Amino acid sequence: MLSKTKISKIELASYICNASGPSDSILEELEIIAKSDSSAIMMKSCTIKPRIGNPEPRYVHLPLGSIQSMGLPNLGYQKYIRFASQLKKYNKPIIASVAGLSIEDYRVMVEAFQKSEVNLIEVNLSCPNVEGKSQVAYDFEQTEKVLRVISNLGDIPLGLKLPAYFDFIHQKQMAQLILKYNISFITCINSVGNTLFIDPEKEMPVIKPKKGFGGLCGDYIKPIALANVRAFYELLDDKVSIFGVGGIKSGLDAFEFLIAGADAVQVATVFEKEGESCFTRINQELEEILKRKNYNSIQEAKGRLKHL
Ligand code: OXC
Repeated sequence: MLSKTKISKIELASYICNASGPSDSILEELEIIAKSDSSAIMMKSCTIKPRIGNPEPRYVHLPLGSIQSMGLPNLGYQKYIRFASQLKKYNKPIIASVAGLSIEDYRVMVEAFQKSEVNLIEVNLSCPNVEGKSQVAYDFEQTEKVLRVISNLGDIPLGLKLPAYFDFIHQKQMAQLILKYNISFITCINSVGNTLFIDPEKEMPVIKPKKGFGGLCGDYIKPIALANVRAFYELLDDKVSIFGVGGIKSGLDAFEFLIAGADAVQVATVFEKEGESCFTRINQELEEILKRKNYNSIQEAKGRLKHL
C-alpha cells in the first residue's frame, strides 16, 4: 500500500479510518469496522456512565452533509475497555475516544484506557452537543487544567480532538499547550458546533435538541477542516501527528488533506451514508492519485501545498 502511514508511533495500513461518531457504539458495529478497510477501529466517544443521548430527531442528512446533535449516546467507558480486548484479535489499531463531563472524568477515563488494549487515546475536547456544557477546547484555561491531569498517566499516545478555530491566535494558543504537554496527535476538526438548519415549509429547525442548534458535518465544513489542519501543521512543525476530518468523501478530498499536512484522515458522514465500502473506495481513489502524481509514499506528499 502506497498509503500506509503512522499516527505517533502507531502504524496504520492505510490513510483512512472511521471517525468517532457514526456506527461505532456497540461491539457488532465495531466488528464491521474491524473487518472493513478502515485502517483503525475508532470507538464512540464515551463518558463515565452510559448515556442515551439527546431526543430524536437528532441526526438529519442534508444535501451536502448532515446536521446532528447526538448528545454522546454511549455505553459507558468500561464497556469500551472490554470491547478493546475483544477486538484485539483483528490486529488493527484500536482508538479510544473519551469525552469527560468534568476534569475528573477525563482523568479517570484516560487512566483506565492507559491500562487497556487500545493503541491510541483521543481526548474529545470539542463535543458541541451536551446541553449546558461548552466545548472545552474553546477555553484555554480549562484545556490546560485537563492536560495537566491527563498527560502523564501512561505510554499510550494521547491525542486531542479539537473544534474548528477561526482565528490564528486561537490555533497558536492551542499549539502552545499541545507542545507544552507532549500531546502526540490532534484530530481536526469536530463538527462545527451550534449551527442551524431550517425547514422553511414547516418553519422549524430540522433537529429537535437544543431548539435545533447542532453540529454541522460533511462538504459544508471541508474548507474549515483543511484550514485547521494546515494552520496546525505549520505551527506544530511535524512534532505532533495530525488526523484530518471534515467532509472527506473521495480520494481527492483525502489528497487535499494530505498536502495540507494530515498524517491520516477519518471519515464520518460518508461512512454513515455509504457504509463500510467507503473505506475501500476512498483508499483506491487516493492510491490512484498518488501513482498518477508520482508520489511514492504518504510521507513524500505530506504538507506539499504550494503557495500562489
Ligand atoms: N461531536 C461529538 O464530539 N459528539 C457527537 N457529535 C459531534 O458532533 C455527539 O455525540 O453529539
